[in-house]
Amino acid sequence: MTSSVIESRGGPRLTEREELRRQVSEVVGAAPVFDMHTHLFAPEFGGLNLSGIDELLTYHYLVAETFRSAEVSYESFWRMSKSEQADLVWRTLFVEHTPVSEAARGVVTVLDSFGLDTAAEDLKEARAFFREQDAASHLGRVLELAGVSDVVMTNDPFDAREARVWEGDGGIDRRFHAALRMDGLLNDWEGSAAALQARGYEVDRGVSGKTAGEVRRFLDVWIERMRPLYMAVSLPDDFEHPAADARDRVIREVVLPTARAHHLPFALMVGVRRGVNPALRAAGDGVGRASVRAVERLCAENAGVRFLATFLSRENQHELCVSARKFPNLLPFGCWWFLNNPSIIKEITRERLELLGTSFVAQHSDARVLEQLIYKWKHSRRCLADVLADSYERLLESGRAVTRAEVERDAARLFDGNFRAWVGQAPPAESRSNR
Ligand code: HDL
Ligand code: ZN
Repeated sequence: MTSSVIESRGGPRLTEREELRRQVSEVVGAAPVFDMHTHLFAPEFGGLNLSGIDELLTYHYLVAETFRSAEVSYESFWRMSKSEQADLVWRTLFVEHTPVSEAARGVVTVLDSFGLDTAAEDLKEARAFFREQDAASHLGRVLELAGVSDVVMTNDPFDAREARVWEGDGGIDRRFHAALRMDGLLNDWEGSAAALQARGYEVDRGVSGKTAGEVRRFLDVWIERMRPLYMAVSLPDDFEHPAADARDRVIREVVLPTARAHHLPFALMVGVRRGVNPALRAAGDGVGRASVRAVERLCAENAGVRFLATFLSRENQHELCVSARKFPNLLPFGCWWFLNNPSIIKEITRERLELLGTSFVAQHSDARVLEQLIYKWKHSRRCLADVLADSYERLLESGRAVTRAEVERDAARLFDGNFRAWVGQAPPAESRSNR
């Protein structure tokens, strides 16, 4: 037994720094992930599934970055075919310049994971590789490479393409789970009210009379169909609660009673400024510092509802940690969107560990294209392992060494257990059998 590993209760305690960091990296690198927020779809959703090099390169993150370095107008770019757009992105960000941005490095990580040339002049090899893949076995391989056991989708009850699948009688791949997304209902009430009226629901724009009951009936139908793990909404940086607007009334009179009736958590994703530059289309959204106080009030007024929350602004992260200390029904999650970069993931995770211990959901991928799971989780695992190892090292300096089993327990809680417990999902089969 090396001197760095001293036998004690619960397995050998890791008392030597190098060995400790090595084992943390190993454990975090292999911890199964319940990816609790993505824009991926189960195979049954057909064309809604995005995969392959052209989709990876036309990811809106990379589109925004390409406009900064390429001589191309918005109009001419949007007139291009997807493969022409991908060729331009590849040439601009990967050939003419070095792919050091997080989203560009992500594509490099994906190509490397399949043994493809990461510095190719063109996309011939990559396109041929993805064309040759069998969808079902490729899905399995990607989930295995990423270490992802479960994927939560983002499901819009007003999307006709999705509805065809949900209204069919076939189930969906059990590795995929629904999240009932409320952006239409809460951020475009006028449009949703019209859509609901067209479906025969007796709702009015003033949210009066039967409206609340009718919208709840609509949600009940979709909850029955989708069996979502939670309801979610993205909210602007000027979101307030209480507020004298339709959104606040629908939240209070419809969403929160529905959350209680169905024991569904409500996920608040706060701080997005939609359409800052409309010419960039999906890439045109921005960020704004938001009010954590609004989320605190919702938690305080609804102690019986479990909230998930993530904020888009770096400036909101510390406040969110403090609020989570005040409200046990508030579970912070992920390093969302513009925060999903190593420098900020480490900062956010460090302050969460210092203020919340391991009582938060460390990360979600937000993947839109299947193979993004590979890079988003590989990159995040590296960051989270570094920060966790730092925490264990400080603990060691304070006189307490951890065991590998404790590291495994902590990683499982951060990547999987906290979320499963919040949404009432049974622990993964293998851990049940170990009990
Ligand atoms: O609203 C959201 O769920 C965001 O994640 C947006 O979809 C955003 O465009 C995105 O993909 N961020 O990663
Ligand atoms: Zn998202």
